[in-house]
Amino acid sequence: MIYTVTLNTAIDRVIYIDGILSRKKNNKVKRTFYDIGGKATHVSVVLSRLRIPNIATGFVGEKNKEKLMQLLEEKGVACDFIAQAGCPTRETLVILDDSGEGSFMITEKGFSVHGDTLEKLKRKLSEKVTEGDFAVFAGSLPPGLDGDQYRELLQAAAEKGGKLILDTTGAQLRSAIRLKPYAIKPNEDEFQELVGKRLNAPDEYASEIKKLLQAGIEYVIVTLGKKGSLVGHGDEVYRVLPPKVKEVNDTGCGDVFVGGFVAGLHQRFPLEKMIRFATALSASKAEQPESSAFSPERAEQLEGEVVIRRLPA
Ligand code: TA6
Repeated sequence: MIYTVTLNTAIDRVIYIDGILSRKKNNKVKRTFYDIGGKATHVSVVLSRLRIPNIATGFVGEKNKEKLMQLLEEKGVACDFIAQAGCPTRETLVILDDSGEGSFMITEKGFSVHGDTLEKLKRKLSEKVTEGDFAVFAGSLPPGLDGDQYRELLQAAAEKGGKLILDTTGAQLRSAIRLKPYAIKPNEDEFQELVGKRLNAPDEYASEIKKLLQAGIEYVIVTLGKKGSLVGHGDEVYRVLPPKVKEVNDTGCGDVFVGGFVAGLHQRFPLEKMIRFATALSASKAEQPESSAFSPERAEQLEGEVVIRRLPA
């Protein structure tokens, strides 16, 4: 089974502004709607759309739980969240205007997770995740949850052989590396912070990626936004160039990439096929107005335009 774990779930309010968003001006909304947020939730949306069994878990606020559950269930996601009473799930504002220059994302911190809520999730992961399962942890930590508690949750998911796939950042990523996660997917800033160096050329990234592969991580993926990604596995590192698409909403592209990658692992795709599939799926997401929508059919068309180059050893 695949478990996606969102520790700081969010409900995205997507707002399309008529014209260019400007200060000191009454900016008119031309379209607005709600979508799921929080990152690992997106991974479950991808897997469910591709008919790959998965369970979405993590923390939600009891106050507006139904709103998020309805959004997830409408997208075919099986949910098994821990709700904390008296708290609202945070909202994210995703604002887009007619500039075509990408989204403004404004995120709330989220509610502070109580000790007993944390224990409930730890117990659930320890009971449910078994040998060969994937546990995908993606997104920020809620207030009050530190790197040690994060690592305890990872250990609960890994103790019976669950494979950890992590899309996280900062101190919690650094502390998680010691657990030899199966895969990590930092973006370029998060990766440079992790290795404590400014990196420029692909070969500089490649040598740092190889150190992590030699330290026991199976897949190291550094996403570079519109520039594509660097993917390390075994003793190889690949430079991946994405297809050119007309971007409508960039929000969630990294999450859909992770969803495509996990779908590829589940279906045992060869590495190049897996990279091509995840990259094309992510590109198809950029063409969609929502935060979590993508098109498998469009991705199929785009797969051929993905360029994959093995970097010299
Ligand atoms: O990656 C997109 C997204 O998941 C949005 O849907 C929004 O909810 C945000 O990221 C949450 O990110 P954060 O890092 O605050 O957990």
